[in-house]
Parts: sequence; C-alpha cells; structure tokens
Amino acid sequence: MPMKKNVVVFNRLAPDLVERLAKHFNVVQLASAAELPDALAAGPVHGLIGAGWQLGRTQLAAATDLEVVSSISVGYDNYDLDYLNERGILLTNTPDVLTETTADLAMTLMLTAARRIVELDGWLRAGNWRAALGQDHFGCDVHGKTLGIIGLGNIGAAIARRGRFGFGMRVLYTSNNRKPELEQELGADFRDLDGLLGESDFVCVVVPLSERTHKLIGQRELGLMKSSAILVNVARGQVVDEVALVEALRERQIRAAGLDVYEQEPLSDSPLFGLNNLVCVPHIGSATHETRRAMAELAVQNLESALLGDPPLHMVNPQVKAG
Ligand code: 8YV
Repeated sequence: MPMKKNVVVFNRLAPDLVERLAKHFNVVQLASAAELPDALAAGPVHGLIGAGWQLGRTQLAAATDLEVVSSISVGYDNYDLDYLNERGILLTNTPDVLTETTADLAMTLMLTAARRIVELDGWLRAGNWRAALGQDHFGCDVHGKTLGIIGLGNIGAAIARRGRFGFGMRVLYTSNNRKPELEQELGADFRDLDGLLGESDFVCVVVPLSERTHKLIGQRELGLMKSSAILVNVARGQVVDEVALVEALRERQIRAAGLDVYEQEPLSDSPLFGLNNLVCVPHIGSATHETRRAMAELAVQNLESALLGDPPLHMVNPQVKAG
C-alpha cells in the first residue's frame, strides 16, 4: 500500500470531513495560522486546506513537498500566486457554491442601509415607539431605482438578477469586458466606472482584489456618486479607500454604505463604528450553514482530487498541473 500523504487543516472543517480526509491522508489540524511553521517543521506536508490565512514565500519556504493548497474561499488575493506558480504548487478554490448566498447578503446590506434598519431597531429598543417618527427617520426606496454593479462576474450577476427581477431595478454595470448575454437577460447597460457612479442609486462593489482594483473607489470616485446614493461592498475591503469612505459618509457626500469587508481584517475600533449611516457586518458573505458546508465539501473534494491524481474541479493555476 502506498504511503499516506500528509495534510494540514486550518479552519472550518467539520469532524466528518476531517474523518473523510483521514481515510486517505494523515491529517493534522491547526488551531490557528500561527501554528503552521511548527506543522511544516514536523515533517513533509503535501496538502493544505483552509481559509483566512496569508500564504506566500515566508510561510511556505519550508514546505518543500507541498503539492496543493485547497482554499475554502472563492477569492484568493491572500495567496502569493506568483510564488505558488514558481514552486509548482496548485491552488484550488470554491466558486459557484457561494454565489447566491453572497448575493443575498449584498441585497440585505442594500435594504438595511436604505431602510435604516439598524438605527431604527436601536430606536425601538430604546423605548421610542411613542416618540414622533418623523421624516428624520425615513429611509429611501430600493425598488425601481438604478443599481450599478462594479464587476459583473457570477456574484455580480446574481445581485443584478435580484435587483432587476425582484425589485424592478434598472441595472448598470462596469467590467473588464462587455457581457452581451447578461445585457440581454437583465436589460443591463454597460457604463465606464465614472458613468456608473454618476448614474446609480445603489453602487455594489463585487470585483476581485488585484493591483488594478486596489483602492478603485477613492475620494474622487465617491465624489462622483449622487448624494442620495448608497455604496455596498461585498468584495474586498482594499477595493475601497476606507479613509475616503468615512469622510464621505461623515460629510453626507453619499447617503449611506453597507460593508461586509474592510481594509484591515479583523476590524476593531474603527472610525466606521461612529457612523450611523453605515451598516457593517464581519465578512459574512458566505457565512450560512448551508453554504459554508458546501464550500468545505468542495474544498475537500478539490484536495482529494489533487493529491490522489485526478484533476480538481476548481484550479486557480491549472498550468502548474499541465507543466
Ligand atoms: C470566505 C470569501 O469565506 O470566498 C471568499 O472569497 O470572502 C469568503 O466567502 C473568506 O474569505 C474566508 O476567510
């Protein structure tokens, strides 16, 4: 019988999935990413599976036998892809299974910010039912408004469908390339970024983080938005300049924002917390029982395939396999 390969698990793997891995591999579970160096020093590691870690040369130089990193996420900006490619290490991810759940959260943030749910929840709990709920507490409509999607990938399209067919919204989008099929399906119109920002009532950021999208939305871009507009970010915090956003919200240059992601995560003690026109949640785009389970299963499947010699379903850098 061939020797079992060694796998290190970090984060979010249910016991039955760890058992499933243990049928084929020797499995070591880490309690935190900080334990990785010791795990790598203890012997050869062939596969890593997990989420929420930064992996590059510094962390992986000692992992000389590493064949695959299976990420329990769709985004992979936290991996040094050039380094993984240079080393011939395969990276797999978990797209598709989180698309609808993340789109649900984007709509939730839009609706919550527009209808001022968090503020009014606090108002009611503070015993204010009988106090005059005047215009000062009114929100704004979502239905029938213009929804601008920055990055019309799978998640962007799922948000656009909700806006178009659930809320009768007009959809604008900006993207690297035109999407004729989605234009037809959604009646969506392409705009350049500036055009989209100027015309939209809701601006939804759904682009992956890259050098090109880093701080894509800064002071100038926020200044192009309508003063009645709401910004939602379910992509990555670094796509939006947070200092500029705080200023724009504080000065009411835009109406409100809904954020799932932040420049620095985990977020603590931020000037964002002082803003009542902000709804913020702790990076929970995919965090439902069903979806996190589906992501974990897919990541396990990707890892098994990679280490047992089948092509994984979702390879970020398939060229390392081909080579
Ligand atoms: C992940 C996400 O769960 O998939 C992604 O890219 O942002 C989330 O769904 C998270 O990044 C893991 O830490």
